[in-house]
Amino acid sequence: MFRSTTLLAAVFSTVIWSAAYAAEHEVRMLNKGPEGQPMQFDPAFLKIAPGDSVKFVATDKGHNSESILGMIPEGVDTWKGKMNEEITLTFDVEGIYGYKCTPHFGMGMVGIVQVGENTDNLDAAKTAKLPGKAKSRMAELIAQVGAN
Ligand SMILES: [Cu+2]
Repeated sequence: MFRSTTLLAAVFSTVIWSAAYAAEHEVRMLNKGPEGQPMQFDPAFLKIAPGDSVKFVATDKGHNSESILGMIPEGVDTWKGKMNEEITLTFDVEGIYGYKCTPHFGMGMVGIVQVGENTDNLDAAKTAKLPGKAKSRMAELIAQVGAN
């Protein structure tokens, strides 16, 4: 289940955090990645524990975070942040979550959050149709699943 950054959600997340000692991670949305590649999430591959949250930080402008169709576990909600919006998502369900920046999808601005050890939806995620550079970039990220 996902919660966007309304005040109520923020308060609720804080309560969850206090109760379960869950961690909050950050993924920066960048015009240029750490190795100089254009349009990147950093880190593009992130492994977290169930109940942890991820904040997408608008370090550079003109980006968002949106789940990729077919690349999240069955039954969980999709998400779509607005442009420049810093959304914080709490990941309660284990599995692989593929996401993209909507305008830079074809330029390979994609990422994966691996939640816990359950990778049952990995094979399904591999069959998602991705445009342009997203295909090779996602293959690199998928190769990191389970290796961390
Ligand atoms: Cu972008």
